[in-house]
Amino acid sequence: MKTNQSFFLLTALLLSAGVYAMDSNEKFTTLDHDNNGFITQDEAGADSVLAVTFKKWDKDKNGRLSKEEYNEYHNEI
Ligand SMILES: [Ca+2]
Ligand SMILES: [Ca+2]
Repeated sequence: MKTNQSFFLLTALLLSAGVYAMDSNEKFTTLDHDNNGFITQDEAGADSVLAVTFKKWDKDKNGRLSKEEYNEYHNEI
C-alpha cells in the first residue's frame, strides 16, 4: 500500500514538473496561433515579457519572430 502511494506521488510530481519544463519548441507552437512558423507582435501578447521586448528579439526587423529568434529570447529568460 505504502509503495503504491509513493509511486502515485512520484508520478504526480513528474507530471507537474513536465508542465513547467515546456521546451522552447512547445512554447513557440503555443504562441504561434496561426501556425505560420512566426510569432507576430499580436501573438507575442500572450507572453507579457516577450510582448514588451519583442523588438529586441526581432533581429532582422521583419516584424515577426522566427523560431531561431524566439529561441534566443527563450534561452535568456
Ligand atoms: Ca504566427
Ligand atoms: Ca524576425
